[in-house]
Amino acid sequence: MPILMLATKQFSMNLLFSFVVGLLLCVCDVSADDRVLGNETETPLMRNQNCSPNAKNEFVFKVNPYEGEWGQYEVENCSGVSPKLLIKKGVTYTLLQKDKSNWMHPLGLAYYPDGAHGFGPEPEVPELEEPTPDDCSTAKFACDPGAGVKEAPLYGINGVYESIDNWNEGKVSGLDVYEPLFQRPQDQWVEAGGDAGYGVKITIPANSKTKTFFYFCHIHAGMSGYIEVTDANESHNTLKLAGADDLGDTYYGTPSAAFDNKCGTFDVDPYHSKQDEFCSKQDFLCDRTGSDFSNCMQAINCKMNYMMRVKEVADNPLAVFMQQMIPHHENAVQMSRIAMKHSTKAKGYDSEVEDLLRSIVATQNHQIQTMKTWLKEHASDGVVCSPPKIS
Ligand SMILES: *[C@@H]1O[C@H](CO)[C@@H](O)[C@H](O)[C@H]1NC(C)=O
Ligand SMILES: *[C@@H]1O[C@H](CO)[C@@H](O)[C@H](O)[C@H]1NC(C)=O
Ligand SMILES: *[C@@H]1O[C@H](CO)[C@@H](O)[C@H](O)[C@H]1NC(C)=O
Ligand SMILES: [Cu+2]
Repeated sequence: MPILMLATKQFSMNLLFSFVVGLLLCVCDVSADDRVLGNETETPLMRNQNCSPNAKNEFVFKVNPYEGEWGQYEVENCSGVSPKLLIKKGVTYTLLQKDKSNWMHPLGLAYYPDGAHGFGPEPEVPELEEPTPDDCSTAKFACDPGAGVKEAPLYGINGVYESIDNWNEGKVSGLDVYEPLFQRPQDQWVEAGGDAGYGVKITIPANSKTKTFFYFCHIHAGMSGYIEVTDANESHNTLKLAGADDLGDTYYGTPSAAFDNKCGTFDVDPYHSKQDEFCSKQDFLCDRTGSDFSNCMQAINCKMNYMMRVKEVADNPLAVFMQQMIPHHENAVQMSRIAMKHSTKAKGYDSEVEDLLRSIVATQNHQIQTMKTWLKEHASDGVVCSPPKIS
């Protein structure tokens, strides 16, 4: 009471604001839960839906941790995940990354999906940079926007953006400042982002030949989506790498089944529907209740148990480490996704727990990709043995 009496108008406005925001968040939370838990037949979220900016030419980004193997970007007020951003030449757009779900997912812009992670047979594809990368003029990529055309992402932290004439000088912002901040602990990332948070500005000049390019995550491959210049020059560039004009299931991975939608997991359905084949007579929770949570946990543990039984690689113990650690980490990610979806009402679920789960998902996914890359270079994927015989 005394506090309220002392409160300035501003302070009570803030209180009112947090109260309203709290209410809204609460409503969103419940509907998100319903979407997931309510109905096993629900279809997965649509990808690649047209997405226009808001009145301030902003695209407000979030990351949905339940979609695909690595999570996918969403844009506020646009439907589905990995939406296609529609933009026009000569206008400056801002891709905002203030929401906490963006932590560990710094956006980049490239002429083909995934930028430095590589796409298709290419270990690396050209990004939008200033000056334009030389390989953009090769026939293989053919992405040169034209002589003298400057188009590159301008990174900003707490409202301070770099400029195109002093691009990525490593001080004001620029990728070399932006990306490392996204790998700092979450509280430090939030603090450094300040009130305005993080953002990426892009302007496609009027004389550019760019029609299609991509946003991607600098840390995780597989999170790209399209950006389309709707008023592109009639003699615009066309993409040369196969598959770039059709980011579909081969890019985003196994479409999620109803069971995975309900659990919040990726590619676990067979270990539920064909459990006998993979984990006959094995219970990974004692006295299973048969609840959604229980079935989800049973399925992911069945998957890990099955996938970790690999043949020993006699001449390379490190290969075995990688082969086993991948499904082991995948299980940590799946457990966290289930917890984020099914335990928000549990006693003790608070923002610290949420940070912990977000951290497990983002960092271990990054490690999984590192281990997969190692295997590609030095060994091969694990050979899974037949499931254990338990009579
Ligand atoms: C699940 O969705 C289907 C198709 O939309 C609908 O027919 C069914 O009634 C829903 N079931 C429940 C339990 O909501
Ligand atoms: C999304 O739409 C709501 C309702 O129209 C609006 O209040 C909100 O500002 C929009 N968000 C963005 C980022 O444009
Ligand atoms: C298209 O690009 C060509 C070459 O850069 C330029 O001469 C022409 O004016 C452009 N047309 C439009 C409509 O922008
Ligand atoms: Cu990411």
